[in-house]
Amino acid sequence: MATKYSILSLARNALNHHKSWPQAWRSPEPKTEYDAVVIGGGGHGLVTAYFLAKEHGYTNIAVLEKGWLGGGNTGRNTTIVRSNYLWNESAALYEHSLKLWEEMSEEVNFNVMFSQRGVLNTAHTQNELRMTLRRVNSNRLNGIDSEFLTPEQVKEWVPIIDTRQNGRYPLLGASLQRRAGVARHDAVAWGFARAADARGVDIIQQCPVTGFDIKDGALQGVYTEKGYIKTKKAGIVVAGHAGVLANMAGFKLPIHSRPLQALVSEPVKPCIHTVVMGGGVHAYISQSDKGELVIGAGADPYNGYNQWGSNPITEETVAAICELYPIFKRMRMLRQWGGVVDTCPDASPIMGLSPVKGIYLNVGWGTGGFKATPGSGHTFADTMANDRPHPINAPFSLDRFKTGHLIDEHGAAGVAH
Ligand code: FAD
Ligand code: PYC
Repeated sequence: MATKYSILSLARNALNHHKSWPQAWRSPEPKTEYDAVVIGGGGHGLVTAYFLAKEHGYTNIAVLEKGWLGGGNTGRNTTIVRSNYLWNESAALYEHSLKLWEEMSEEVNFNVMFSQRGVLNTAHTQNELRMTLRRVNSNRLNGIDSEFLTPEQVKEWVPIIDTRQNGRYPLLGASLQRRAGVARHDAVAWGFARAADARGVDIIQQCPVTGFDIKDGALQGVYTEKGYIKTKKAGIVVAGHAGVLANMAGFKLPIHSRPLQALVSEPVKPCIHTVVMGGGVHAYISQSDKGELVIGAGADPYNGYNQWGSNPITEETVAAICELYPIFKRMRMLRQWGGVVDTCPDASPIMGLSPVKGIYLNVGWGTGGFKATPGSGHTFADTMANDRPHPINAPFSLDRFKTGHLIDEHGAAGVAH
């Protein structure tokens, strides 16, 4: 029940436009020298800085962000969190993350609204069905909760989905991970920003990194629009701009940057309590707490840095949603946007050392890195602190593109890749 005090304080804050609210994090000017800097103030960068401070004793570090916190893919994604990937290496990484999601709100003392409402991956062709069964079995062998649902069981779980077998996309079955779900994306950025700031991390926004100072193959500092910063360690955590930063440092990455888009409908009463992803039909859907349908698609097929995407993808996605959920045919869409995703040839990320001593890579998450935010930051902080791969991120090193030890997760990344 609202007390007299809380009503008065609500009224005071409304009238003074929240001016008396304390800042959630400081906005310091950059120092001339840091022990380490993290380039990119998305979820992965902020979590990295948080764990560098919390677990590795770093007291003089900064996050350098070109724009505003969470303004990249962290604030543009559709927030699906799951760990049902095919290969052992990925299972270890994404499951480590999922466990951290389960305690994240407590860890940062900020409600990230992690809702374990289950994620279904539907199969609409014989090949998809075989791949789904294979992935369910592989998940279970890795100790990850995963089950196969028949079309009848899918209908029970999601009554509004069309399971008739004579439609355009006959439904043959689905995998279900019950511990998977969605979260509030910007709360993740804000929660970790506040928690990192409380541990002394300088978070510097509007501070693009424009170059690296490298001598004899080792990092000496970074150039930014706010001046030169001396440092021996820098983590590149810039998602779609990974290739641009690598270019500044004088090496190339096997990454394509492409637009990936999403859209939301007008808000309606609760009608879909879970997340459904259809890889083969290139469309997925969930419902936000505000009631909007959150809909996503496959990535645009061309390279680019625009944050909106092209119309044909939107049209095809909405057509697939109408086909599978006839109940939504008359819904109106409210807004649409895009993000720049950094895709690797095997649909797995690159984490670890780079060709330059002191520069570390945490990139290539493509269409699926939101779910990995805590696990990626946690293991990457360890890599930056100790100058060697963490056992969980070791298989994701850059040199796998030379050794051939690729981790092909196109099936699990599916819907968006
Ligand atoms: P970002 O949040 O993009 O942060 C990188 C930051 O680096 C940016 O803020 C950028 O401004 C900054 N930067 C760039 N260049 C510089 C520079 N020169 N100097 C300083 N800073 C710089 N993943 C899932 O797991 N589930 C999903 O449901 C999902 N849906 C998605 C839907 C869409 C439409 C999109 C676009 C992506 C989706 N993803 C999803 C992928 C996910 O959003 C990303 O993999 C993840 O958010 C990447 O986080 P990040 O912190 O690495 O990158
Ligand atoms: O990785 O789960 C995912 C995802 C869903 C939509 C985009 N990426």
